[in-house]
Amino acid sequence: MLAGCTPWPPEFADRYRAAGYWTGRTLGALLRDAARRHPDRTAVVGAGERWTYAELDARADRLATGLVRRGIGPGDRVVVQLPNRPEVFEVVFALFRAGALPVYALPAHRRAEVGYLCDFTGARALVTADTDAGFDFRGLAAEVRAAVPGLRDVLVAGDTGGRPGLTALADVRAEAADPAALADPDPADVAFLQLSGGTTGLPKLIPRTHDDYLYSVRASAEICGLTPDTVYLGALPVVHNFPMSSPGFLGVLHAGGTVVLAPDPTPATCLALIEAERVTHTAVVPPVALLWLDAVEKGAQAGRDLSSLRVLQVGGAKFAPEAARRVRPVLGCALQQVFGMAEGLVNYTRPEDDEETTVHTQGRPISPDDEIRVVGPDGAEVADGEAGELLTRGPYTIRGYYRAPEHNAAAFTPDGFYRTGDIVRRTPTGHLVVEGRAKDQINRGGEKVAPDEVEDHILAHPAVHDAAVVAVPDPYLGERACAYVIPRGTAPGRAELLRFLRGRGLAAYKIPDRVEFVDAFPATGIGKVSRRELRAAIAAETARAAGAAPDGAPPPGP
Ligand code: OOB
Repeated sequence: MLAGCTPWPPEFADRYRAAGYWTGRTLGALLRDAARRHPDRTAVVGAGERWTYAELDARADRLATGLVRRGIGPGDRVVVQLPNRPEVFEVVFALFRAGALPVYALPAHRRAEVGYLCDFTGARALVTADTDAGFDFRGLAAEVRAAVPGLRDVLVAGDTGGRPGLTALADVRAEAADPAALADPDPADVAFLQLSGGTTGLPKLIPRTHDDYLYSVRASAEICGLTPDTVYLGALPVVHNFPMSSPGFLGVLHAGGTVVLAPDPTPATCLALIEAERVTHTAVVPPVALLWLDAVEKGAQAGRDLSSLRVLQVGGAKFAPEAARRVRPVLGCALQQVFGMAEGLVNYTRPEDDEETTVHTQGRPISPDDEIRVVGPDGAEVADGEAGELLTRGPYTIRGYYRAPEHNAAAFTPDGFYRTGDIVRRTPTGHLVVEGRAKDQINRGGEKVAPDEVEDHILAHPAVHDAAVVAVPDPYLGERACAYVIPRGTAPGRAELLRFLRGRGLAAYKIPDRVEFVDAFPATGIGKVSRRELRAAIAAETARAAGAAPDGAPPPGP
């Protein structure tokens, strides 16, 4: 296994194999199998392209051959930052077949995040786009390359714009595939690294194996009823775990269906694509669902034929029951709630669930072997119906983050359960209702922000003495971030502070929505005051003022 990763104990691995969850296939083979079954069906549509399975398969092989010839091969980490274009699939399957490990960056990430990913994983290469939605990814890649000496290659899906040191993917693709050159990775080994939402310090990386990930993909495709007739709209950035595997594009390709890639999740773009491509399934975060519901209700997309749409999946953050109830009457399709995490565990409401269960719960786990514990502050399990922290262990939930032994000691129990930091209640049917959070994280409409990562950037400003970043409730995003800042001498001014943060290369969704300058933080009643305690105190006070339950409050005792 890749160095710095925690394998499952052999008795668990044996059990997962015996139960048929881990089948010894690779992600590269998923596409190979589908292309054999459905060579002429359309695999992917987007950015003016339309590729059949045979075409996507051949492209992946040619690029994999070119990558291997270039010296990118087994075990190499390759950071991938691509917007929703068909090349994403060509690149990730080529990397799997070269035996290299994609490390997924979101299109929203900037120098701080992409640089960190390249540096921390010891990446051999970075694959990026040319420009997209007015943003120059090549410029970002060039900056990262200058800052990370180990990065030997920057490959551009598109035009290099003549920038020195960048290579176009078109120049890497081999004329013809050389199957003998391709790698045959161990299905039990790590296939890729995915970013976690993060709670403390720098973002953690999640190592997923071919075996464990493929199981979650196959089982998800079955639960969601995908078939070769499925047309899935990738409305969110498809490198996120939700649109990648829950069931996401991998589930759709496994089933032989078609993935349509949307360049952005706006109602104007997506509802037009649903109509034009006869989309049957799609997945969004709650704020996007609200935008679509409002657009249709207000007639902003009047005349659009959405009759092909069968399922709207909503996940990534809590979907309020009042909004959940509107999905069927307004969009004319079924709602499926999805409560998942890149670390593994994914819960779905099922097609056979009644309306109340679909509206009020976040679903139940994929696997009969997903072990769920809901525990109180003392670590003991609470009774069904009572709220507590969700701990989980199972055939597709990691046993440790990549190269993070200290963090792992806190994030996992000694017997291997992942502490999700989510406060949930379990219903008698085994469905979970997300009630809140015990972890230090802001969930900004599905985008996760680690407060102390942002605080560290604010503290780097010379006119800042101390900073605490907290969640404030928001009717649209669920939560937004507010930075409380104690200035050192003259306060820097909001605009100047925000400019400073952007200048540090932080993704836009991590830039605080509000900045409040204060003389002191509220006393916590604890002698030694940490930023963490201050955050909790400010968050509780903000929530009280807003009349909401305090975020980060401990779960009710047993
Ligand atoms: C998904 O994955 P991540 O890794 O970005 O975030 C995981 C966290 C969860 O621990 C939970 O705090 C929150 O996001 N979350 C939800 C939720 N779905 C995720 N909170 C309330 N209700 C929900 N439905 O977000 C993710 C991964 C795979 C599938 C779906 C979502």
